[in-house]
Amino acid sequence: MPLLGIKKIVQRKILHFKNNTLKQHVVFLYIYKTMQSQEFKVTLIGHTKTGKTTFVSNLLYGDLHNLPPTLGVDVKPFGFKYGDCKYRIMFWDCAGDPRFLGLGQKYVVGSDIVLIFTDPNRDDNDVFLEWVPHDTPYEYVSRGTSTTDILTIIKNKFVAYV
Ligand SMILES: Nc1nc2c(ncn2[C@@H]2O[C@H](COP(=O)(O)OP(=O)(O)OP(=O)(O)O)[C@@H](O)[C@H]2O)c(=O)[nH]1
Ligand SMILES: [Mg+2]
Repeated sequence: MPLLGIKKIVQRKILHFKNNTLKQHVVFLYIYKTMQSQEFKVTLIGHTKTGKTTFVSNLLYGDLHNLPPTLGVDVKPFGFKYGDCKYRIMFWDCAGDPRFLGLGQKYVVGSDIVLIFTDPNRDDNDVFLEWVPHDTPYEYVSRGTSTTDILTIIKNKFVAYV
């Protein structure tokens, strides 16, 4: 991950400056500390009313129902600890309604994980797989899957990264 790369550079710089002033130490330690949270982009795509916004809202604000359709994309941060590491997920919650797609497929670029929400009553959920850039890990999530289960899916994918 790019962030891990930067972290290594900063670690090396701390060693490099070990004979230098206290001020330099403090500056580099501050930068290093602020980098302790690894940030990931997780993008939610799928047909309208498959529960993408409901999932993010449940996670961030508790139980919410009857949410309006997403217009374009909503980007929401979610921080959590897992093991000894701190993570920050930027959820990119994309519109599924064809009237409100906005830039649509372009929102998915640069994702660390893509979640494709599916409607069991439709047989065209796979069209959204075409949105997923090559080499981006993705996971299908059925409408009705609990927030906890979806978070577990995401965390399991992170374990593969760290
Ligand atoms: N039966 C059922 N209804 C759900 C589920 N998830 C969400 N809903 C309902 O479906 C409606 C739309 O849910 P949203 O979470 O806004 O769906 P969305 O995928 O974000 O839809 P778009 O923003 O239009 O793409 C809301 O009224 C929810 O209460 C689910 O798992 N099962
Ligand atoms: Mg939505």
